[in-house]
Amino acid sequence: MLDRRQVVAGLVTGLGATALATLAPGELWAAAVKPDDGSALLVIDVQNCFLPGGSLAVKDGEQVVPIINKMAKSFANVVMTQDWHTPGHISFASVHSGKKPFETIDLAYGKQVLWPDHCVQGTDGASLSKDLAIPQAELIIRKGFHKDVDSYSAFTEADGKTSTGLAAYLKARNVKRVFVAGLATDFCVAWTALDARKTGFETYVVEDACRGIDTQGSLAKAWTDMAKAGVKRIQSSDIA
Ligand code: VGL
Ligand code: ZN
Repeated sequence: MLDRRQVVAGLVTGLGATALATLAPGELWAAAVKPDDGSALLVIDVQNCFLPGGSLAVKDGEQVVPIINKMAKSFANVVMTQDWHTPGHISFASVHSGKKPFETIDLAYGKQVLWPDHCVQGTDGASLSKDLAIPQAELIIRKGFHKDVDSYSAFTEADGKTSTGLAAYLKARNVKRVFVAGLATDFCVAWTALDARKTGFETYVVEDACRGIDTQGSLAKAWTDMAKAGVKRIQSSDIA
């Protein structure tokens, strides 16, 4: 299999239509991107609960770990996040009588998907994967720690107004571009990427360094929303 940059090179050298047919629309001219001092990698929620054996395991979630470890070597700035819920958090189906995981309810701040209990503060499930190897990571930001508000985004809680402080941190450190990877594509990765755009960052989501939950069409919707917001969809092989 050719990777996409080889295919683009192949175009120039006349490789032909078969190789071209392997490209998704809009991907043709994805050029290599080189992280600079103004770039940060955001590693989202690579925590035991979202990995095999976890209470909210994301299918193939463990596959992102080696990809992220490798990619992280290209970044001077790395921030990691941890979903960090109180016991009895409002996003847990277990606290809403008659509700099951993956059903939705209407809360004061909007629609909330209900989840199995996960990422409870201080538990092993909330720990970052022991297989992450990113010793240079500069900040670990925790989110979702207010009992009555969820926070998929690393920037702003689900009430749409409470800040985690991440945007101010990144701006204070002169970060202009963020690259988002981790779990899950359609929730914490997507909401983080959308808020990064709202906050004015040039934003990339590294598709093969993410895996999705995909409940009720959430994965396709996330990619559509991100495309509309100007989030750039790349592969880890696009990072030089
Ligand atoms: C996440 C559902 C609930 C995520 C966190 O990390 O994407 N998803 N909490
Ligand atoms: Zn959560």
